[in-house]
Amino acid sequence: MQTILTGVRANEEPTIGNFLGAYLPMINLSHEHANDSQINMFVPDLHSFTTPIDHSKFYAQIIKGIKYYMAAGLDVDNPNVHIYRQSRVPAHCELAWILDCFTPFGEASRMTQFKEKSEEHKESVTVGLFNYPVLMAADILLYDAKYVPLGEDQFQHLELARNIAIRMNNKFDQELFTLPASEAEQVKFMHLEKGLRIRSLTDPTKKMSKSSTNEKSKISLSDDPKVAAKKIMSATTDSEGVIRFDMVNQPGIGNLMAIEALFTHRDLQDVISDYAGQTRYGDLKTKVADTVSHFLSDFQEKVANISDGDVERVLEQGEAYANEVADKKLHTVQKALGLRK
Ligand code: AQP
Repeated sequence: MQTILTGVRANEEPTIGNFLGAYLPMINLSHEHANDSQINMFVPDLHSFTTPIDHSKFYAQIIKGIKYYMAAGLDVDNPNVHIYRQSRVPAHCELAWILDCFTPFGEASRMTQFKEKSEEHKESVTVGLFNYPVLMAADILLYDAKYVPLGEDQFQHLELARNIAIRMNNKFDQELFTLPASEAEQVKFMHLEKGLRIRSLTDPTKKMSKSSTNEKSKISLSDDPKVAAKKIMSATTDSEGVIRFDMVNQPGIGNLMAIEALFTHRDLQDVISDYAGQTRYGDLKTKVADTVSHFLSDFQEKVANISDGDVERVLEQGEAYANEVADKKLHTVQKALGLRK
């Protein structure tokens, strides 16, 4: 059975960017493939402190992250659906160290996210921040995951995981790891034309990020729906005076159209057609504000109905499964390396 796998860091409240770029494709794929694939949606909790976090809130954030996966529509009663915490599966760290030793420093140094994040967190650039794409490769390769639903910003890291898999398979002359699908295949598998990138509401040339300190730039999944609506109404647009989908000259407008299409499960072209020739940006903003605030009310109600006991039950199954699969793979790798007979 093939494996489809994804995760969202539990460092801050996830945003609608995380939801549309990673949760939604994963949930859709789980509905489509839970009978012919293993569906692994894990919490990459060890990735969470590659940038500074508030550790006093961290545990609660991890549990909330799992409730979010469940509220988003993952069918946890299906035996092929697994939710687990990375930190409870020690093989992730053990394999990451091994992969580190087969990853050229120059290749790891090319990761653009490291360059951007080390600029942002100048005072605290850690080895962990540099190294996290290798841990991410271990997260993927341990489970032989072929498909990894991700937003556009993470495809470079996926490519690194592919390179590591190719290098190690060649070196040890066996298929140690399943090669994750290429970006083009991943996007096709998600029924998309390209990877998704929801933009910041205050600077639509940039990605919406959950760690942004500008609250107005992002909509978090726990935002009060009325506050979220206000953020949409004050989103940065442009002075062109006509509603067009033009991500170069009107990225703010294009971003709002994309958000509307994704939340309402409509074709982007249909949303573009709805506004053809229209000039009142307020009409588009009002529609998107309404869509997003309805989504948040409904989603937050679902989250409130999931108990900590529900989470514990799901984790018990998921972590038993993950440890079994991951340990088996780690043993195979250890054997190939000569660490074990
Ligand atoms: N704006 C976005 N649009 C589409 N997809 C996005 N993702 C993140 N932002 C957007 C996707 O969400 C998944 C989880 O991301 P992550 O938390 O593991 O790391 P990230 O890519 O660094 O996400 P953020 O929100 O920008 O987090 P911070 O600010 O904490 O670094 C990934 O699939 C990502 O592509």
